[in-house]
Amino acid sequence: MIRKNASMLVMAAIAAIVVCNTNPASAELVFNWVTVGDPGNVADSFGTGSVADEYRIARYEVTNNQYTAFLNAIAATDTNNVYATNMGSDARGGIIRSGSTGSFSYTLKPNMGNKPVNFVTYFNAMRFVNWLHNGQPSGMQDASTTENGVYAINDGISETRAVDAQYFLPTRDEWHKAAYYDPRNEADGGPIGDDHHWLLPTMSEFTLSIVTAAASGNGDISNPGGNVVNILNGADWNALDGNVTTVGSAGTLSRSYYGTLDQGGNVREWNESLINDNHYILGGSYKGFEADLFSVTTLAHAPSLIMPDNGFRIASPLPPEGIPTVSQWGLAVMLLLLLTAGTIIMKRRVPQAA
Ligand SMILES: [Ca+2]
Ligand SMILES: [Ca+2]
Ligand SMILES: [Ca+2]
Ligand SMILES: [Ca+2]
Repeated sequence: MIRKNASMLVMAAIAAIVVCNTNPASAELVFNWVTVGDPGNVADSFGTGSVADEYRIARYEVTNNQYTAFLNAIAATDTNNVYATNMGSDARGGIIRSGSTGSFSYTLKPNMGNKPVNFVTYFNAMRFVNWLHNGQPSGMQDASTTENGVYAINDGISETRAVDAQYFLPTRDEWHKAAYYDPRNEADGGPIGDDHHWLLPTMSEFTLSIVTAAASGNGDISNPGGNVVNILNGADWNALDGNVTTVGSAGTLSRSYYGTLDQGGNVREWNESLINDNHYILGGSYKGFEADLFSVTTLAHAPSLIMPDNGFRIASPLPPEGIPTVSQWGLAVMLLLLLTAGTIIMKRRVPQAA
């Protein structure tokens, strides 16, 4: 009886391990976050870049890999044109659509999975965020998948971030702080003049310090190092004069203070913030100029604009503290069951030894 109970507990523990390993959550997209601390930081001399609270922002631009997972989940019927045909027809797009409406499916072009998604409108950046917030569901494009959650999709201008948003598009200040802010004084390696804002999103001040990226045959930056950015059509690969490059391949010497990469260049990035009914889209692109990267430079586009060098980067609140993740719970249950089973077996063996 005791041995039977013990073996049942061992079986339960094994089942717990199996449950952990087959949890659907493991197939979900995960993001590489950096934490942007220093809440209540000083703004730059133009009043930009102060953020009251800590938050997280993705280290990299959203990639074709991530966007393809999104498309395959919610765009078998593409009611809202979440897929742009340029993604397939243009040599700098990364995603091919096949099949017919009702059964569309999406695959990556060679070497394009780890490149930033482009040809994406502000509407579709909002939909991607809604989908993440809603738990990455599969199905039609409706309020439970893409059309609500963080942003109630409307006209691309009037949407506001839900207070309980688990993901969001950064405001101009949130994007700017992640790109340019550095809490250090000049004497400690920070920006010149102790104004705590670099001119460039690579912890550097002057155009002369920018190194234009070159690319290898698979689209990785082939000259990683200090202050390398994909601009000026320098990244020539796939027979193109200037192209998107593998996110993060400039290397950590080209990071911002908080650790983001490619906030300068590669693709421009949609911001939540508006100016004259257009959204800021910042940081310059693979075909842009040095000045496009400057902290003082602004550009804004209509929310429906589709461009080969427009993409986005997501942000998130800090994770709640003290709540174990699903896998940690599974591990805890498994250990408890094994300990209990072990105790029962020990109790059974002690009288035998005596
Ligand atoms: Ca400065
Ligand atoms: Ca630097
Ligand atoms: Ca070139
Ligand atoms: Ca960028």
